Amino acid sequence: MSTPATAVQWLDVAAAPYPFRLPLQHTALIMIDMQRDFILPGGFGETLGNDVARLADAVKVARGLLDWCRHLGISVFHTKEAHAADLSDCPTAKRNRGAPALRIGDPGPMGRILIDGEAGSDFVPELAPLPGETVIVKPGKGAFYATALGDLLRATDITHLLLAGVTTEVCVQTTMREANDRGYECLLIEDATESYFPEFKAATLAMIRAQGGIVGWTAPLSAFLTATEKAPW
Ligand code: C5J
Repeated sequence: MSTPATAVQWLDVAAAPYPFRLPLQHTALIMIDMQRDFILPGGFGETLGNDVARLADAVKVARGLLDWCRHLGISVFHTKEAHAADLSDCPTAKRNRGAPALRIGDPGPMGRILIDGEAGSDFVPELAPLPGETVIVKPGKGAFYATALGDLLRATDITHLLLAGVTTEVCVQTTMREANDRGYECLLIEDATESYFPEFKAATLAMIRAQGGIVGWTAPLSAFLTATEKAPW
C-alpha cells in the first residue's frame, strides 16, 4: 500500500527496558567514530595499549545497520573524533593524558594521530559516508560538544536517534547522555557498538537501560530488522 508523503511511519522495536517506538521520518542514525584510528592497528586506540581486534565484529554489524537505515531513508550522521592540524582544538590535558606510545598529533603509521584529514582519522572503508550524509568532526567525546550536530538535528525535525559505533563507554555513551539531556529518544544498537573492555560495554548497556531507561533503550540489530519486517507499511 502506498503511503501519503506526509504520513509518519512508525516502527516498534523490541528493546530493553521496554519497546522503543520510533517515527521513521524523524529518526536519525548517529554512527560514532568508526575511524581507522580506533579500529585498525597503528591508530590512537592501539597506541593507548588496546586490542583493536575486539572491534571487528561490531564494524560488520554496523554496516548492516547502515545499509538498512539507508534503505529506509533514515538520515545518517557520521561522527569522527579528530583535531585541527595545529591542535588548537585539542586541550593540553587531553594530549598529555596517560602514557601512550604516540600522542595526538604525533606521526604514526596512518599519518598524524587523530588529526582531521590524516588517513588514520578517516572512516574504515566499509563504513565510509555516502554523498549527502553528514560528517560531524568533533574534538571531544560527545558529538554535541563544540559541533553543529544539535542545530542540524533541530533543523531537520529529528526527535529519535539510533546510535552505534565505538567505543561504547566513551564516545558512544557520552553522546547518548548528551542527546538524552537534550530530549532525544535514543536507542543504542547493542551489537553495532563495541569496547576494548567487554565488562565496560556490559556495564554501559546496563546503566543506559536501568531505572526505566534513564539514558534510553538498547536492542540488537535483529530487533530493528524484525520491526521493519513487521511494519504495516
Ligand atoms: C575514545 C571514542 N575511546 N571514540 N574515543 O577515546 O570512544
